[in-house]
Amino acid sequence: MPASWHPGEQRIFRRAVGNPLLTAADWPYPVNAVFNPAAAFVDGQTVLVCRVEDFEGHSHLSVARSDDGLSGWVIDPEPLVHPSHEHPAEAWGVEDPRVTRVDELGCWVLAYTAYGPTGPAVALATTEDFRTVERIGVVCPPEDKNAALLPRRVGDHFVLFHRPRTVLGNHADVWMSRSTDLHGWLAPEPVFQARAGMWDSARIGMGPPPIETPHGWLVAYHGVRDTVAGQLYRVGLALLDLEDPRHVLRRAPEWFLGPVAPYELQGDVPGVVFPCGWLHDVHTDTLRLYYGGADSVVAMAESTLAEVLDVLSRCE
Ligand code: BMA
Repeated sequence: MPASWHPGEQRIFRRAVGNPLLTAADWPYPVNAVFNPAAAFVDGQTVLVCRVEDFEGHSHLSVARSDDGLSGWVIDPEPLVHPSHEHPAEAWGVEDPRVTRVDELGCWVLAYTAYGPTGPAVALATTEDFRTVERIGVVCPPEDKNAALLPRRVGDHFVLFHRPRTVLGNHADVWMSRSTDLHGWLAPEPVFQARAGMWDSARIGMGPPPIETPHGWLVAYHGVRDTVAGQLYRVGLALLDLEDPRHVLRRAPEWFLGPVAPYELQGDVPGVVFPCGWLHDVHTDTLRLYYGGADSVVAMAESTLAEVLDVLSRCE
């Protein structure tokens, strides 16, 4: 794949030359922005579940499909998940999906932010075909978001990462909760934290659902730094223990993708790269990270699992 870097950047993730891959102009009806997509391989196609913001400032989730994951996107005319009066927790929209294939259940589990007057909360739904969903509902009360489910149980439990926010200090770290049935959840447990003085000092949140590797669960997360010019959202990498995902095996000190391209620096929220989906092709080892640029467009950056694991093998 042709790729592009920017001066002064680390070269682990290479941006698609066709970026941004999807914008509001591609939508079959008028919308303000298309960003922060979840990703899945479905019947040989790349499926993105995109956050789509309308002109009331509310988001819904819509599906875009492509044969090569880069071009020729076909966008569903109707949203997959739309806020409705039946779900007051979603009155202000549904945002930032992550999607996990769970073979045991024979379906995909969608974790998303339900946004309403009580604040952002974590909601789950399932889908078998990305045409309809069955809602499980809110599983983590406000204020909580950035949830992603592991693709298999660890021991007896499904594991959901999420990000509660403390008002004290305006701080937010990654936690996890366990469940046997995706409905009832045990007490949350801390996993990894924002790092004082670093690029991810203000808040962190899980990106796409972690990928199982022989070395641990591979994690991409977003880290936020408060600056005098606003907030910067960048992407970091870590490995969690396969059988005890509370245990961080390795965490890179640096970020690997930050806002430098024009479509990451200009938009509704400048200075944001926000990944919610990634796809690993086991035949080529290609690892494609799909992300939102500046809360306005969908973009992609590519690496290989081998490169990413190599970087982490040199970290503590
Ligand atoms: C977060 C979420 C994301 C957004 C990011 C940057 O809190 O709302 O949807 O991309 O802020 O604005």
